[in-house]
Amino acid sequence: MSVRAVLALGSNLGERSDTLSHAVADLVDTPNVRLCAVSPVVQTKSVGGPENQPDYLNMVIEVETDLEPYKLLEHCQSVENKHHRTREVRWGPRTLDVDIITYGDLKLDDEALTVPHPRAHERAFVLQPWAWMDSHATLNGVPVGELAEAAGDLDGLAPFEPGH
Ligand code: A4P
Ligand code: MG
Repeated sequence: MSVRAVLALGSNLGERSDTLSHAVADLVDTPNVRLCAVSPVVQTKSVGGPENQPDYLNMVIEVETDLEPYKLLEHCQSVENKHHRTREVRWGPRTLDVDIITYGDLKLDDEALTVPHPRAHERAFVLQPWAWMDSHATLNGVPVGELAEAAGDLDGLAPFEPGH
């Protein structure tokens, strides 16, 4: 049975834009994960974690997948690892972070996998690109565009223009 899932990608180290495009290609480089939609890329101020981190590039994608939730998580982590992600500081700078935002209508509250992602509803860096990708999307019953308007980090977000 296949399920629609929304994945969020973020990068604030290295060649951020290239990393995101390669990561999208890697995520859907298996017959079990098919690309449905891609958001614009946004440049965002870092939220949480150590101060003075470089700005992030963030985006979301929607996929259709036959992978079970934990298998999809493993798949996302293998793509992170391929892009030399290391885990030293929580919320510290990273070449690539891939989070599962939603997995169909599934609700799961486990340390290894919580869906919907427990912080997505308050993060413009996820919600705004998601709303641009899918103007009908909702999270916990609320339009994601509305959630984005209310998010504290919306001011720090701008469409990314390569070369600027
Ligand atoms: N995990 C649980 N649920 C999930 C899920 N839905 N998707 C577990 C992915 N992973 C999930 O993640 C830590 C553990 O979360 C994993 O072992 C997994 O089993 P991680 O990627 O190793 O560590 P992290 O990303 O540093 O921690 P966390 O808590 O996922 O961070 P957040 O909340 O995702 O925040 N600011 C901007 N502007 N843009 C960003 O992209 N990202 C973060 C990371 C902070 N600030 C940011 C951004
Ligand atoms: Mg993460």
